[in-house]
Amino acid sequence: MASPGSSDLVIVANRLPVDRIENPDGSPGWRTSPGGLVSALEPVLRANDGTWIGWPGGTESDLEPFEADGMDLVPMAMSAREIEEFYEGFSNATLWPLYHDVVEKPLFHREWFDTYVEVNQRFAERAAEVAAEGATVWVHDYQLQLVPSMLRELRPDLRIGFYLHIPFPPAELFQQLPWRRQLLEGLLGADLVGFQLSGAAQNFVRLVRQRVGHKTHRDLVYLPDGRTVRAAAFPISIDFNLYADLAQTEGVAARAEEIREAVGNPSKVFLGVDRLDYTKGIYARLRAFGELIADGHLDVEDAVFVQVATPSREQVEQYRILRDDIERLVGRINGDLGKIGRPAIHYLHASYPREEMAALFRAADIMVVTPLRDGMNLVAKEYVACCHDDLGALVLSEFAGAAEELRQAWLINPYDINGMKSALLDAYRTDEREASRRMKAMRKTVRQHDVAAWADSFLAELAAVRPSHGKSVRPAKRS
Ligand code: GDG
Repeated sequence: MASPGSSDLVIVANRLPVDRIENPDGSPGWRTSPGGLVSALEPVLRANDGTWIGWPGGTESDLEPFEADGMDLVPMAMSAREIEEFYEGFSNATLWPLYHDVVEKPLFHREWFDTYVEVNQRFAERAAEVAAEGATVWVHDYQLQLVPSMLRELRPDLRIGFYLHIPFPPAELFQQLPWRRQLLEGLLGADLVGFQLSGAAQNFVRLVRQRVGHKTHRDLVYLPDGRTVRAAAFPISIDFNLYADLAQTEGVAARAEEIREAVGNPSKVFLGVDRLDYTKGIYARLRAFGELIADGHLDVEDAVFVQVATPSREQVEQYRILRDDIERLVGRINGDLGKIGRPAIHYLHASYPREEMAALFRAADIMVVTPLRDGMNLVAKEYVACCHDDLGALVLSEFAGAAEELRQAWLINPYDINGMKSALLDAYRTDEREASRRMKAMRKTVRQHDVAAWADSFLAELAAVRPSHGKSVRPAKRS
């Protein structure tokens, strides 16, 4: 057993919640990139002397632990070869497409998996050094699925949780993976394995029974050594108040007006905001919008589409091809259907500060979220939080995890272009009363199930799965 460190709560994730920046004097510094996950976990980390272990991006190798915004951060170095084989390769060109319904063909390379094992081992060793006796370690996402069992091997005293942010595929697809058994056994090192949806938890338990041969009952797996592992759903969410408050600031309100003005003050603004990823269904959505104009149902004087496509994984070939395809389509639609000063689609390949995102959400009448498969989709929830006046319509794919909660959205099958067109048109034509009825209900759901509730319920459940063990995680003091 490795000797214990001093943290009672350790978060292990592929990325640290910071980005490298250059200080005004030219020296290198860090800026926290507070996404929902960070704002949810920061209070619990503070209350528990917590540490976050992760890769800060880049290939710097001599990085020392440091503190940022009261969190202890432990940077994990990654070589150029590891970035290529572990991150771009096995994580993003094997697991990502396999776990998203094989919407692109997953690539299976043995040397990528070897590097995945090496990197997971290094993360597990670091977590073993940092965690105090009986501490709670919470491992995140598909890049680190072997960490739970590797860590348990080194530190059987720990309480280990794992959370998968992306879908977990049905057995029929997961079975393709040459290393399927290793991954299942890796996850079984945890006491609690959390998923976005209960269907994913069921897929996992079924696979464990079939492929590893352990006894299971409902959401429990019984291991030969007497340990029990629970698999359950914990749908992730956002910091509702943060978005709701931001959307109501004067600055954001003024910027939203400016955006509407800049796109020609049409009667309706449609909006898409996604990482430029083939799972997000951007291509089919833009095609549907283009056809509505070509068919004469919409007019460019009256309706525009703003699509923000945040640059993502640009070193991976499928992502480069996708970008070309989408940009060709946007060019064709605007060339065929736009007028001078009136393109049908405003396409932005860039990433923006959160205030600008809130202004875009506030400026949009119809938010279009049409992934082919998505673990949850936080953008849908952020839009709902920003609709402070209860107006605004959400068109949402049935294949996003968010569709299980946001039942009042205009739900669509992203493979059905005609169905998508009628939903877009229906949302466009809806009256204020109907839009407001739907939006009120969705806002209530997201307000009640925010990201703090998500983190607290996962940690409480983890403590309950292993009650007699170690210390309890102290609840965060939340305002
Ligand atoms: C994975 C799962 C699951 C995007 N562009 C900008 C920007 N964003 C922010 C959004 C949102 C986040 O990034 C994206 O989250 P999503 O949930 O929509 O999608 P993934 O990145 O695929 O996330 C997903 C999630 O993990 C959490 O578990 O929901 O299913 O795939 O917060 O607002 N933020 C800023 N500028 C941008 O340009 N500031």
